[in-house]
Amino acid sequence: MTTTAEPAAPSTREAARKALDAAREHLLGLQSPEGWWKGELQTNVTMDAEDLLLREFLGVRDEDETREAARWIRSQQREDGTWANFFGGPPDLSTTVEAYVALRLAGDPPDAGHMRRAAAYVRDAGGLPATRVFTRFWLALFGRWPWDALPVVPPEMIYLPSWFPLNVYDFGCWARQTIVPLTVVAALRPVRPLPFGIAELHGQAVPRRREGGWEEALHALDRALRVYQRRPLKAVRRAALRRAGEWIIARQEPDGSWGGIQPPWVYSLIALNLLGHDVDHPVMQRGLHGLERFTIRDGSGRRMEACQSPVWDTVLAMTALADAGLPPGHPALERAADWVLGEEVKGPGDWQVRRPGLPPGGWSFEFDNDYYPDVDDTAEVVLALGRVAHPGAGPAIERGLRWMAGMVSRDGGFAAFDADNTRELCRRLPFCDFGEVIDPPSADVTAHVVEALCAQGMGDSLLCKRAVEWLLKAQEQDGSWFGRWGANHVYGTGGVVPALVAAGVRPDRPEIRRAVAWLERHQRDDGGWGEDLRSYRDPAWIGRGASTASQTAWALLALLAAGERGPAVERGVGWLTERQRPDGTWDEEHFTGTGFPGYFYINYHLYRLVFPVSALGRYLREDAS
Ligand code: R19
Repeated sequence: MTTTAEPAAPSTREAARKALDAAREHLLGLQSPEGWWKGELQTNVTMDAEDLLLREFLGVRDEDETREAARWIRSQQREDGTWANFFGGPPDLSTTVEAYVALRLAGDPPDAGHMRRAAAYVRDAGGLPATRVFTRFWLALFGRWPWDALPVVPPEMIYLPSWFPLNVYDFGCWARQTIVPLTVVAALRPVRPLPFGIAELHGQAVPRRREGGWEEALHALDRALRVYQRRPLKAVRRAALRRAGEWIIARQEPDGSWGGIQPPWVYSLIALNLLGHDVDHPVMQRGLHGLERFTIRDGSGRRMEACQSPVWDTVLAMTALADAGLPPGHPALERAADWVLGEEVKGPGDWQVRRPGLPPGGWSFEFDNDYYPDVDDTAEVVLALGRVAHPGAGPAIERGLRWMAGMVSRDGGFAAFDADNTRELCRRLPFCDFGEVIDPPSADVTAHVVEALCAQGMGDSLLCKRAVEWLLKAQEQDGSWFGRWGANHVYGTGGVVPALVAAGVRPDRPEIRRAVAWLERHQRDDGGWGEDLRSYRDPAWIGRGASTASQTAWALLALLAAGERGPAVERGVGWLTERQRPDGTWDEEHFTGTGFPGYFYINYHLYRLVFPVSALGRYLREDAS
């Protein structure tokens, strides 16, 4: 019998040091020459399907591009013939219908095995009547769903004043920018028939749920609008369509997008086309060319990003590198700061409807989204700029703080894009069956603001104290916080605990103890943390799921901020060091970003790297002291 001498197990600390060095180098290698970082923003195949449908509608669909897009869409189909909205997620009916129609458009025959499996699922799940409103809008554009069987969204709503319920500024900016072009499309009811039928998707209609009360009232409103829709006042309708067209054109970004996100972009192109701008019009040309920059082509085919995250990724990377010990004057940080400073939004935007006196001073998430800076990005920009030595940083931080302070909501919390965007009635419209349509304050955004205020010495301000109160009140029974823009309670808790501690809430206070206990209770046997996206619909999944690098890092950031140094931290750090790839980053197939809880999710490809770099950096830093 031979025994091999075990090499002495390296301490967690040594392993963490090695892992951090490799991860830091990997991250530094991903910086662009201009100074920014940008990871892929992966979502689902509705982006690719709708891109083909848009091109078909406008008559600019290219066969080579179609073939490549179809290849990607097919690569995402599962054994059972369905498509999901996130890795490992349940089948999604609307996504499967859109993917199926796109593949038919690409020439896949309905009797091919993969198409038959998809159609069988669609029929079983209720067929076209059970799909979301957006899917049925697309089908109506191609004569495969009756316009009469869609909720009415009249263009006259552009005339409602900003104090009137259900005016466009009551909706979150993403919904607002989507709804305005859709009012144009729904008023003009174009039909450009597909060269094939989709009778194979017709299933049993399932009656839609009605909950009485407001739902009944809103359906009555829908019926009344339906009557008006048949004979709208011609002059009013014409003026409303013109006004909607102007509203849309005024909001096109320099890169040709609308809001830097896919839904308003595609519907705005369709609406403007219907209003008489053919594809050669400069606005249309800019819009179509802009989509190029959101297109990724690689060995798996052609796919579209729903949105791009360069500002967000860059400031998270800067903070991570500073946590990893890069000095404030490091050239990578300096270059990044240069770029970030150039991204400040200096002009007007829709946020001024609720905060008219407030001068600009925020940042948005994307390369170009100048009308919609957001508080979350601005807070992270302030945090990142606070970590670098750059002569321009001071005044920009000041403007950022002033803008954020002005964006506080009535209740003392902070939302992403608007202040007091809390009209819950919007959620109940028959039209709004896909995800969040308002932008109320959330724990994650509020936490980032608190952290930024504290980093700039404003921890004693009334603004900060109210935000801390807001956070303490928002703590769940179980000790965690909900994650609005990241999955899910691990993200919320990972954001709030460091913020509260920065604001002077002592780690021995019961709120922090309960949060720590929640995190420790939800650490997995393998030492990591994971929370499945199904937790947004099924509370049984809260805090549970396969461990991922980003979620493990979020939990560690909270535990470290709370002063924890015990086995939970050691095992969490161990999870990260053991699963690191040889090239210094981590694999992360699971999506850990949230677009709309319950509906729309994001795999931010840099999350797997920036958050572990921060967590390992802080672990080593605090351990050393
Ligand atoms: C934190 C930073 N955040 C504050 C910003 C996160 C931005 C994420 C990217 C969003 O991309 C979108 C936005 C909207 C949609 C929609 C949509 C759904 C319903 C309606 Br009504 C309108 C639009 C669909 O896909 C989207 C993608 C991390």
